[in-house]
Amino acid sequence: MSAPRSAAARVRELRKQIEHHNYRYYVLDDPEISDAEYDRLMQELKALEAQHPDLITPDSPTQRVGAAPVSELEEVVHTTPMLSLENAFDEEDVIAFDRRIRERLETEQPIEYAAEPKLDGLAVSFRYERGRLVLAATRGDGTRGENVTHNVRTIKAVPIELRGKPPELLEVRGEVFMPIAGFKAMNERALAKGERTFVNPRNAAAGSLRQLDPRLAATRPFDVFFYAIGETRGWTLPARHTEALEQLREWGLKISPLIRTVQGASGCLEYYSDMAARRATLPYEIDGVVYKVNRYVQQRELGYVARAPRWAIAHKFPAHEEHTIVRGVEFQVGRTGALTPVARLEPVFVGGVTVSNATLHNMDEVRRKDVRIGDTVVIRRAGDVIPEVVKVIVDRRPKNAKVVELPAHCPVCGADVEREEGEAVARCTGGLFCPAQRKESLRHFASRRALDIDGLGSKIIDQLVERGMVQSPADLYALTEEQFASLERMGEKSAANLVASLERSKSTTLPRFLYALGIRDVGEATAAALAEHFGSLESLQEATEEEIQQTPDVGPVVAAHVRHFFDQEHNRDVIAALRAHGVHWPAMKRKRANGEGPLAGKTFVLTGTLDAMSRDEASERIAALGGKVSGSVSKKTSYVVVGAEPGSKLKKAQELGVELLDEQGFLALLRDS
Ligand code: I6G
Repeated sequence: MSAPRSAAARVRELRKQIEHHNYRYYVLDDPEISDAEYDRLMQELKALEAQHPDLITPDSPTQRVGAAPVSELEEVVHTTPMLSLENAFDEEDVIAFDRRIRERLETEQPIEYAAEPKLDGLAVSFRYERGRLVLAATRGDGTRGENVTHNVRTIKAVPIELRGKPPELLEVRGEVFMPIAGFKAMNERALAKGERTFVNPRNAAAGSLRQLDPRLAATRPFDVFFYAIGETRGWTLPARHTEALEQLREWGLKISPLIRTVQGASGCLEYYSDMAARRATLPYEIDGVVYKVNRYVQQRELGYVARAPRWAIAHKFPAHEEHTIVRGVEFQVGRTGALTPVARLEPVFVGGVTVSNATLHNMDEVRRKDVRIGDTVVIRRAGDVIPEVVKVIVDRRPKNAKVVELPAHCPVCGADVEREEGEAVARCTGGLFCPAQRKESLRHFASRRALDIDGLGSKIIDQLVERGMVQSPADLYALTEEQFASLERMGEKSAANLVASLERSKSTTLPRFLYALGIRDVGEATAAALAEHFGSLESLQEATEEEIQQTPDVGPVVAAHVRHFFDQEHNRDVIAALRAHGVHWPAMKRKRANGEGPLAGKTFVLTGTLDAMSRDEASERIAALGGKVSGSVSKKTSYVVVGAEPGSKLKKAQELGVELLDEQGFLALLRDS
């Protein structure tokens, strides 16, 4: 029997009231009623829903207790990547950040920044379609995260439905965190019940959000602040980031009450001192503050470098430091043979975790800091960064402290260790004969941003190399399900899944493939630049060092490494074997090199802000048509493209009589070319 109309109307009325009071309490931090009154509304709603179960809807405030568990956390591909932030550790870093921005924007005016505390929680993307929460996903590696909607729906500070007139699509990003008091209470409850406790609020937030059962998440004291906007449809963004955040608040999304707009580097540094002073009294942990260029037109102009925006930076508070004793120093061998000295420490608790290893980076660092075995040292842990040895407390040095020596032979394969003139890094010369280098190369090859071979974890790679089953990445593709199943900790199902992942990984892209090869100093950005410049592996393989250097942002050292890599017969053999196993990628559209195309021989200088595209895009479009972009105006400049608020280059162009193009003229030239 369906509920009478009066009950349905009262349920609607109660939900509206409860949502309103949630907004007052969670978003505005300004409740209009007491907790007891709020509880009475909730009880009445629960009672009505119990009497009339057909009135229960998934978005009712009573349903925040959590639905049924999910079987696994599904992978989510972010429609726009979730970026990371560059870090600043001192005043100079912030001043340099501000200077870089003013130089790029060609302005002497102070930049307006939006400043806010950086919380130590978990970054999450929230997708609202027609005002309803449809997806919440963790940041993951920035491209792919995990679907945690089932748990996020239990967080009362996250609206299931937005207020007012939200756009058709709104993806917002924010930090889910645990306030300190809630975290402590939760740990005390766990301790009393003999359950496991968490070491710090960040781990507690991450662990609780990434579990399968939302009924557990519903008991966890989560909170959230929204701080960035992702994909949107049906919303014309205001001019400033802080205005956009204000709009989010009107739609019911909670933003930090400590956001401020500040002017220039000095404004940022004042804000930092203010927050550092308030840090201890805040009800949640913060590990620094974030500055963002406030005007979106300037953000667009500045663009991105690799996976971080040029227009934002996280200014970190000093890291956690502790004293401990160096028990030994061992050398780890990396993918390119680099030997990294690692201090084995007397375990010590720093910033919420027990640390027993710390990097010493290289032998120059060991000598500079004069670290000896037996020394008492200060170690530092900042965020998720690998702990490092900061300095030695020389007064506490024992008489028998032992000087650290670089081994003459690789500790893994016994090959000679070499250190090139002027290089800080010493390397094992064993190449891929060295099991350590082979393992690291395979880990890199299989990693997410390379060939992304799901299920090929570190332990499996160790076994494959130690049993001599795999010499190079190509050998992976020759292994059978039975062979994988013979490994420890590998069931038949996992073996079948791994073979399927290997099969999937054969379909890749040229930038990923180049990155996967693990050429020295060729990271993702360089791999992408090489792929785009040469268009095919064959052209790159045949290119001379000079030709490789023509690639944007590739200098002589990287060009030499690339050439050297392709000159090695065994590398060419591995590539041929990979292709024979079916590893392939779609053809890339090759960019025209300078000297070809309708704008060949023309040099452009850009000044000011264009409406239609960022400066990077404009440069790409010119290069694609064979033109060249230069940073300074001379008599040889063919055109100066003048956007809004141009800099000193305009004056120089006028003095030299160089032809000027306004935005319309520039777009027309691109079109006609
Ligand atoms: O990790 C972050 C913390 C806080 C952020 C961030 C932030 O703003 C307050 N903003 C951006 C744009 C990014 N990460 C990428």
